[in-house]
Amino acid sequence: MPLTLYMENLSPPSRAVMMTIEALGISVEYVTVNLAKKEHLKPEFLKKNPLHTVPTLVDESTIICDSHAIMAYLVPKYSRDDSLYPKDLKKRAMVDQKLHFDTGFLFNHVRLFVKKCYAGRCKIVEDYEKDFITLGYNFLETFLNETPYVAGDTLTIADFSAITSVKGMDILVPIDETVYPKLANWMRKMEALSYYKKVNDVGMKDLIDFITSLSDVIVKT
Ligand SMILES: N[C@@H](CCC(=O)N[C@@H](CS)C(=O)NCC(=O)O)C(=O)O
Repeated sequence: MPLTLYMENLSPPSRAVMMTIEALGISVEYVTVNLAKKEHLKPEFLKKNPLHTVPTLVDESTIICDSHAIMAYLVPKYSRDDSLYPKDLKKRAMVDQKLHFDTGFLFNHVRLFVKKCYAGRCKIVEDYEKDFITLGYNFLETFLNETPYVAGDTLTIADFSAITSVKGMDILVPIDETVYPKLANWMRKMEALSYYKKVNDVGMKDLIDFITSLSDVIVKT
């Protein structure tokens, strides 16, 4: 039975999982759940994921409802090596820490702003939102001053989560490369991955179009 990923291109956590799928070279059926059309609130989707979020992975009778948990499931199941999600407990703890940092901090601020957009209340990025996003950049600059990737010396699934969230944050508070040189350098490295564009180009355009159509946010291209 093929794996099915319920996703939406504009969703950063969906794209983090799609980057993992591309990195692993596995075949997964994508089913788009149109959030604007409230398809995530339909009974048949709620039966799969009562939290009504994308991404949601269905692997036969197993349903996984969080991008970080999905990536941590796919790598051990399909990867020839463990580099994207190390088996070594200490290395894995570093990855897990950054995955939780993404859930609780980085992606959370994008999610809350986008939620305001769906409710028609996202005219401007408020000062407190700018402060949180800037704090996120500061944390990342500190991490990336220590290691070339967010969770250590090599690329892991934590980088997939972080880059998709950071690109969303960058729409709201543009990253000043002179203030965040390590962050900017890491972003360029992520954007240079062979599968980056394939996964992110359409979704980033959709996310920018969605936010700019409802707010005064101006995105330099
Ligand atoms: N922690 C979850 C967050 C997923 C999430 O919030 N997805 C958004 C789209 S980016 C969503 O489905 N929102 C619809 C809703 O919350 O009703 C993950 O990493 O998968």
